[in-house]
Amino acid sequence: MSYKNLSDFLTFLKSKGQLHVISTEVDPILEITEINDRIVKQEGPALLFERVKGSPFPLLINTFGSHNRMLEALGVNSYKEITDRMEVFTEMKPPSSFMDKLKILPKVIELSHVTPKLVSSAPCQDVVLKEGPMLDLLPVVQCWPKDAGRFITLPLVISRDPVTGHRNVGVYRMQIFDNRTTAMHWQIHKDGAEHFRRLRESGKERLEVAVVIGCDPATIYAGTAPLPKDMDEFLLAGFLKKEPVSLVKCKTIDLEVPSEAEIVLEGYVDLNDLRVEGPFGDHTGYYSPAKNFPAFHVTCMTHRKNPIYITTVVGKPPMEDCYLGKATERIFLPLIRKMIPEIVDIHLPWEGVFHNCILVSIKKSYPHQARKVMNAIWGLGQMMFSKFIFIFDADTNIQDLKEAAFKVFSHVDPKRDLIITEGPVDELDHSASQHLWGGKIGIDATTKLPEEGMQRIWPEEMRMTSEIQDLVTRRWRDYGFDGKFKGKS
Ligand SMILES: Cc1cc2nc3c(=O)[nH]c(=O)nc-3n(C[C@H](O)[C@H](O)[C@H](O)COP(=O)(O)O)c2cc1C
Ligand SMILES: [Mn+2]
Repeated sequence: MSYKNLSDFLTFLKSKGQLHVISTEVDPILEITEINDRIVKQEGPALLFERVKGSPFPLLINTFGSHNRMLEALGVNSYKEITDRMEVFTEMKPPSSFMDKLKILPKVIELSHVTPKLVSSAPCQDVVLKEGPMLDLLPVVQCWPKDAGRFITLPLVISRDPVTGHRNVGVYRMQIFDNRTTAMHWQIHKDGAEHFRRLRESGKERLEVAVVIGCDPATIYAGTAPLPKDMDEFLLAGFLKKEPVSLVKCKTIDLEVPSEAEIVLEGYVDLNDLRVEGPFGDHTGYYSPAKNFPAFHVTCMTHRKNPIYITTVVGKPPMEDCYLGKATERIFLPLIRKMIPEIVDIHLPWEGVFHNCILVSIKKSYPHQARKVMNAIWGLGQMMFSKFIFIFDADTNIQDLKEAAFKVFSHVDPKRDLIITEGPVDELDHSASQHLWGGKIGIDATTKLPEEGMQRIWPEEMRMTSEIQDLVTRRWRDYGFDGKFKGKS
């Protein structure tokens, strides 16, 4: 199941009792954050605020804020449905016979059927504004008390590499400066920031940028996904939706946007126009300090007839973005396995706010393999930011933090099993003494081999036989616990 646009998804959520509509007027300054925070912490419904002070447009928040809603946003019952379809491509071997070629054909056709397609007219351009109120119309929230102002927090920022022309879509927050200007907070390691830096190589000073606020949920998710540079996030969106993203040309710039979008900002950033952005209450649970980022100049705003403004508030976990992150953890696992094949599972606990901590289980076949995996992770896309890496044997259920902690505390000799190293850290990390650079630790909680210096026999883990377990389950009533205790855990 896929959704044509945001309203389509809202209709679906409403039918499932997963949308709560609030008709009383609310203030976009802080009040929405506090309401949302109480709801998201209880895995509550998506919230549609019909009357936001100062704006004619309704505001949608907590769209993705539960395990089920995140799956529904991607039109599946489990992430396995997506990874099974991906596996077909990643497992593809070069065809050796005519029959093999025939087998590949439908898969190639499936991919060609989800590449974005261009249409000539689109609902997102029902209304075209080139002057008068533009950003001033939007119900942009101030999230936290010490934020520098109001921030657009869930925009899809679209740009092209000025040298190669490859498109990128990323979710980067935008602080409102005035009716026609915002900041563009693409962090230094992100693809949008690379496009901006490459302006110099191309000899140009301006980079055209289109910003989409609100569209079908799979496309929004794709904007948050850490795809390798030069891979089009709209192709991922099409793959997830099982149908192409339909795009339309912008009115004033040479970029395309999803034709079913709610609101579109067209404009540019300029190499010579950097401004102070922040502070902003971030997904780390702390305020990110003010720093220079490019200013984004709006040349035109277009929108549907009755657009919905989508936003989110980040902060101490669990927040809405945790569910987006979980989707990435699940969807990207098979791709990570292609590069680090011994990996069985990964888990980025929410307390680690994505980059601070990763748990990895591996099928260990040779000495010091845990260290090889740590180093591979520190070299892999946005996983390079991982500050704490824990490596476990394949049979550890790393989704269970209690089981993982038990293994770390019992299997690790701190003198032998730690690597402390250093490297680039996430731009938002506040623990490193210097900006962008800091320490990292790898902790090997796997079973140790003689070749790793282990001079004693590794003990066998105690497990009850299944015969006795079955016997006790069968006889549970005979022991007279009278329903006070469960017969099975
Ligand atoms: C709600 C939300 C807000 C985000 N805000 C930012 C941001 O302001 N700056 C940034 O660089 N990344 C931000 N991200 C993370 C990026 O969207 C993510 O790293 C993505 O992979 C970037 O796309 P890219 O790989 O094409 O650069 C945010 C993610 C979410 C879910
Ligand atoms: Mn990208």
